Amino acid sequence: MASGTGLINNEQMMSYNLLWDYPVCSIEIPERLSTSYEKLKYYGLVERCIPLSVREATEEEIMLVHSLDYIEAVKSTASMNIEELKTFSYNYNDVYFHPNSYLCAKMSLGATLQLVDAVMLSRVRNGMALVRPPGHHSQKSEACGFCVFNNVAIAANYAKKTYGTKRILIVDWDVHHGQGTQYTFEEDPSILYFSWHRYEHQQFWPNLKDSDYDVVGKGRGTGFNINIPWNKVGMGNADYLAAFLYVLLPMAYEFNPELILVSAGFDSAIGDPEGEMCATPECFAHLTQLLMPLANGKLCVVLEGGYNLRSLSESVCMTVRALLGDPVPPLVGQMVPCISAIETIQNVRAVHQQYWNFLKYHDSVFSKDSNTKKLNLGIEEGNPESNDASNAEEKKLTMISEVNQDFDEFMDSHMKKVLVLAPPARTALVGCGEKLTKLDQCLQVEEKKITLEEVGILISGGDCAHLKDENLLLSLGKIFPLIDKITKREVRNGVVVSPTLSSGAFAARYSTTVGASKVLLLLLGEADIPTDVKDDEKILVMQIYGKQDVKRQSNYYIPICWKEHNELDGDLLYALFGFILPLAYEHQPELVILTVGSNIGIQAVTLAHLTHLLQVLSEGRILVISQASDLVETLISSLLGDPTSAVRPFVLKQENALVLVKLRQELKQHWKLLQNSIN
Ligand code: Q9C
Ligand code: ZN
Repeated sequence: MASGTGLINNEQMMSYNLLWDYPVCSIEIPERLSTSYEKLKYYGLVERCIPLSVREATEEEIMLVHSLDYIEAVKSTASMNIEELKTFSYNYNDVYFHPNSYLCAKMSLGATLQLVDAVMLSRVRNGMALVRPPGHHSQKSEACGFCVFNNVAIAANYAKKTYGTKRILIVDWDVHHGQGTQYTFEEDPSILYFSWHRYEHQQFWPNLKDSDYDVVGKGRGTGFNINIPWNKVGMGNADYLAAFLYVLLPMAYEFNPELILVSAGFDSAIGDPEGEMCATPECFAHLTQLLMPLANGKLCVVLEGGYNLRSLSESVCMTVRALLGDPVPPLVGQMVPCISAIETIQNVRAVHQQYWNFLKYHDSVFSKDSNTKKLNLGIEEGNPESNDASNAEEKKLTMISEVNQDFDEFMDSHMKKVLVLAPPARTALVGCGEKLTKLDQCLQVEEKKITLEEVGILISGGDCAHLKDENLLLSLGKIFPLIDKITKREVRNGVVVSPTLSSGAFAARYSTTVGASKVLLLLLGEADIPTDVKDDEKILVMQIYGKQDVKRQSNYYIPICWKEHNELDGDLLYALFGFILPLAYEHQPELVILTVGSNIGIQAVTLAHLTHLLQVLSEGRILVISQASDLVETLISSLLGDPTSAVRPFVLKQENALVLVKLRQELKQHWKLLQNSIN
């Protein structure tokens, strides 16, 4: 099993810079690399990574995307004087050349390919390459937007050719549209290209119609190009997350990539002069962690843009932390996407609905003015139902101006707030037997004897009939000590086998009494839940099971009653992205409790994905209570952070999808992150 995170950094790629006065290019400076690397050192992250060496890419490799004529032209810049470099640069759009540009571009590509090799040959599980020049704007015969050779696009073709990789996902979270990558793969169904970008109805660079949401690929590649054009500045954590949960992740799971390449530009982060967006550094840890269960963990993150050195370097560190498996800081603040973001997401979903099963079950309405493509009407018209979303937009704009007044001060205090320490131990077990393969990697916690009286005080006025159950008391004797350790931050997560699923509700109640201010309880299967737990707004309960419709009593107790009960793997992950995670992100739990019944029609591997993904919510704090002991091996492996294999078969059943459509309608007034259309 591949483990470890590769890191590529090389001083040589700092050996070019802008030699004349050329304002549009003045932000692409060597310090982008040195500052990022210094910050990684400062946080002790460099020594935890596996250093990978750089090489120069060969001409043959460059030709996987570029023309020979273009390569020859770039090569010729190595011996040019400033005047010649200037003239040459002005042949292209917003790019500069230096006598070392050709060498650095070959290194930048070589570094990317080294990372792909290390991941594909399982020398590391995942990794990050700090490179410049960036790549995603460059095209077959054209440099563009600081980019010379298209590192990520070439890497994708290289993986196909060298390793026979059949499906590759490219996630381009840079704030600019990687049109070079889009053009390279527009007819290629083996590459799923996802890019979000500042667009402002084509007013923002590179001002292309090709960047809009309705450009979906051509020929056999139709449906494999996903553009998320942001039509406002100030997009933040909730907007990015909504794009992942409602668009990218369902498609990516359906696509089932064998490798993921990230065009990781951090000009989409707060404080960047190009992007003018609002996402804070820890958002990139979330994006990274959400991608990690795919492709067996094979994730190569390659630097593109990022021009606010502070924001860039903190974001790079957050990304590397997530790659290393560290707990990701919670996303704080109001998690409400703005109207403009919702409108974009709605249009992307509508235009892709015909290509992806996982987008099939929603109203396929384009936002009202999509035909005229003047999509900025939503706010000005003051849609009365979208007050929170329009407020969210205004708040962001205020935030930008405040933040820019003293950016470093803002960042200092923000990073102090969000930086979290990983508990010394990762996964704890209480009485799970002696025969487990990973026993030695886990912390053993002593169970204790709990009496009826002790539990009785926890549950005020609720019905305690099932407390007579001996099994329950035994289970709680394992669960309570584990919750103590998790809340004291001695261990990050844990597994308990409990014959009765009712223990989940008691576990949730106990956590709030020992100090967790908010808890998410996700129940897979039948279980009694005392009324006082159902009514408690600190505890968000979602229960997935098959019995007859149960009346939902509150916004904090949400039964999801499937209509069909077999092979629920696809349905569960669909529910997770479209429903469970949005609610949970908004709830901001400090602890997640997952109880898993036996014979619930869900494969162990799907549960591994579930436990991985739920950890984005609560700094990795998750307690898994399993009714069946044969799931324990898989659960432990997932909690320890091992890579997960793909969920297959992966289908979504219409009847079950419609259950969620209905719930969304009922609950989106209360849970704002559920809103993914403006109608
Ligand atoms: N306002 C990358 O982020 N346009 N390239 C600059 C100045 C060029 C960005 C205009 C932006 C290129 C990799
Ligand atoms: Zn960029």
